[in-house]
Amino acid sequence: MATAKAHTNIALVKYWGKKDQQLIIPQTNSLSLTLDEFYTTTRVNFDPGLTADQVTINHKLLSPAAARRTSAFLELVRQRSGRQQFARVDSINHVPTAAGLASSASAFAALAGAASAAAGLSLDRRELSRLARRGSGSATRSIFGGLVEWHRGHDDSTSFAEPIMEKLDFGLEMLAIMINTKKKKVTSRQGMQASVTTSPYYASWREVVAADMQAMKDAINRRDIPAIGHIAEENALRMHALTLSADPGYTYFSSATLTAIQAVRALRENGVGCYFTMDAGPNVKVIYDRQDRDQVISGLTQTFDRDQLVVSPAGPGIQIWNENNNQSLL
Ligand code: 2P0
Repeated sequence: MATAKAHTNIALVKYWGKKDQQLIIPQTNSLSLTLDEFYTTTRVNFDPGLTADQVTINHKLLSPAAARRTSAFLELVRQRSGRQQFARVDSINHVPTAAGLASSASAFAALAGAASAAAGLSLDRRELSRLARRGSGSATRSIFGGLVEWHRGHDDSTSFAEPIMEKLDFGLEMLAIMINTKKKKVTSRQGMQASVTTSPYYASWREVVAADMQAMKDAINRRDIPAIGHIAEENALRMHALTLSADPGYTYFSSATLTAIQAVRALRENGVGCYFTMDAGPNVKVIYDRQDRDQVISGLTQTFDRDQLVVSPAGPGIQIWNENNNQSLL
């Protein structure tokens, strides 16, 4: 038996498209910030008494159909470890599921950590990152804390994440504006594939990301939050242009998303250094220097309720332990 806790991450340079859908090899590199406030804790126990994998999320048992993606992932771990037994998986999500707050990132990172340890594999963090990738692309980055780069690579062994700065030594912070926590209509998986195959702008996106990765890493080196925020904002808008320009076009924005964008821009025009980014859902995340937190919150509460705003500093990488003796397994 093993338990793992992994935090979610929000990309500052987005991953939006796969080269290999089976192995989840992305078209481009990406770069993210791991968040302290949103995480998943997962316990895995391989049990000879089970006749199928048994998965609970937030104490609710999943149907076999709903558990299929988890079972497919466990199958990879069984193949690799030689374990035959089915597993009991109990997962608690401290992330609003499927609302663009990347619950699959923390979920598959935690599952990779707990399942591999429970199966007796002792993987290092790079191997865990590669394994998590097989569950969900963004999970690749959630193995590490702080600012993280996912190298797209060209095959299973070369596509993994690496920390750029695990413990932040400057004030970069994020705030999520919780607009809607309902499940989305177009999954990221469907959405990004539609963009790759039908958006006429996809080739340009690859060039945008290559330039943004370099500029973002330079900005991080300088601890330059206005530059980090500006690059992240433009990168997010260009990612979302790939949804609008797909055939059929679609969007993750709701009217409240645009309201939030306007609120952030208005604050900035009033001299508060804050920037926005959006993922595969309507919620908006705001990037700023923690010393400006109070100003950002008081500005946004002109438009949103205070309880819609969730502040999150940078978070740590994965932890894995044995609950019986509290011993760390990583
Ligand atoms: C990211 N997103 O870089 C981008 C930006 C959402 C927008 O990664 O198919 O759940 O499991 O690899 O990782 C969300 O997509 O997709 C995502 P799969 P995933 O964070």
